[in-house]
Amino acid sequence: MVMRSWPAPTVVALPDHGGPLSVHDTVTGSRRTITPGATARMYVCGITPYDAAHLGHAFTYLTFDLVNRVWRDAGHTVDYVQNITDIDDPLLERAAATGQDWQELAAREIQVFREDMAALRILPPRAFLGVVESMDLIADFVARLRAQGVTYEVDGDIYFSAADAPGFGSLSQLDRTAMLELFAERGGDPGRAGKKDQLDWLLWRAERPGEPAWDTPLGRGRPGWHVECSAISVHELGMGFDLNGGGDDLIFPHHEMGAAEACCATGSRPQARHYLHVAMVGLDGEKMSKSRGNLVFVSQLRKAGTDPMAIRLALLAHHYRTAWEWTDADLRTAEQRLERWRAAAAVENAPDARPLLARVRSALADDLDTATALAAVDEWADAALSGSGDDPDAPALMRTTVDTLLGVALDR
Ligand code: 5CA
Ligand code: ZN
Repeated sequence: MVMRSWPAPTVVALPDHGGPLSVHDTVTGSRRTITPGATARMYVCGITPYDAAHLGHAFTYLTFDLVNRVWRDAGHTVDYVQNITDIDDPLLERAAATGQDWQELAAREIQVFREDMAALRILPPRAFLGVVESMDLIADFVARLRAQGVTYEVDGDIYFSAADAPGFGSLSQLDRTAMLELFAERGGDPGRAGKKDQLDWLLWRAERPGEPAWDTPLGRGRPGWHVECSAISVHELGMGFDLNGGGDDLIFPHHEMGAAEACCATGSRPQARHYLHVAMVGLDGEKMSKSRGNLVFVSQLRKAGTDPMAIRLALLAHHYRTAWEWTDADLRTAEQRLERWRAAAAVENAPDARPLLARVRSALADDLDTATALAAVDEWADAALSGSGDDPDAPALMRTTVDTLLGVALDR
């Protein structure tokens, strides 16, 4: 199956250009301005499609959508790549537990995800690649690592030797105890007998009876988790691309191990010039996650008739670096805001919207400060609704500003 991306929303160009984006970089722990070339290259970790997209996923993809929009507004072309973990243990476990075919389960949830992303007006990636369709390039990448001498086998499975990765740990900056804990929690196998080091991780899993497997030069089997993202990103974007990201649950082990793989396979570094991670969205004091089951799904809200633009606005009210909890009040506030913005956009004469455009641009360029951007639009809307202003072009510019930069369409 070849993955199609989802339909792109229209992005109307604004007058002039916005400035460069500065964000909090995970590796340095500090604010840095990203300086892409004419084409900005971004990789974001995609879903494991055993369940529909929840609001935590939506928050992560919205964050990178803002990056995409800010870069385009600054005059860059954006080359965006996203994977889909369409074969992995959690998918097989869910399929087995619910008596479904794993491929049908994945195909169905990927389709729901596409529809959710399109409804939220998230700009689609140029390449939206599943692991299954990328099997050859992933196997080839593992073979490159093997040729570098950084792998070894345990009962036919291929492992990466952490000790052979120069600078391992520099991305997450964690000590060994913390690494081992997270590795065990997030899909790793520190206790497997026969490994040289507990932190060594699986690159290739030889076929097991009853499990799907693919014929490759490595033998029949399937890839471990991290290598899908390093292989796909190297193949599609090369090394030293501008931004690699996902939720902050991926800093370790996923992005640390993926970066080690990419650097060892290519003999070059860095994998990415910047790493950006989004704080977790929770519900009832716990990270919203498929395994915990405390989820609010985008598709559920849509089915219940919630305006996707209100969902988008509810997410935009939060900053990507601060963990937060979803409540129904978030949605009610967003619905009211949306109504107010729509009413304000429909007045005939309003205050000049050029200062509003400048404020939204500078707020977003400043570490994606969405709260400040929303407050600027609120202020303009209050003024417009109070009857001040005599600029007949202002409502249209306000609508384009909100649409192009924040992704919120105000037409009904
Ligand atoms: N397929 C892997 C990445 S290769 C994966 O982590 N899939 S996922 O479906 O679990 O998550 C998809 C994306 O949403 C990842 O970037 C993940 O970091 C992010 N994410 C997961 N849960 C949350 C949450 N509660 N809040 C914010 N982002 C989240
Ligand atoms: Zn990934």
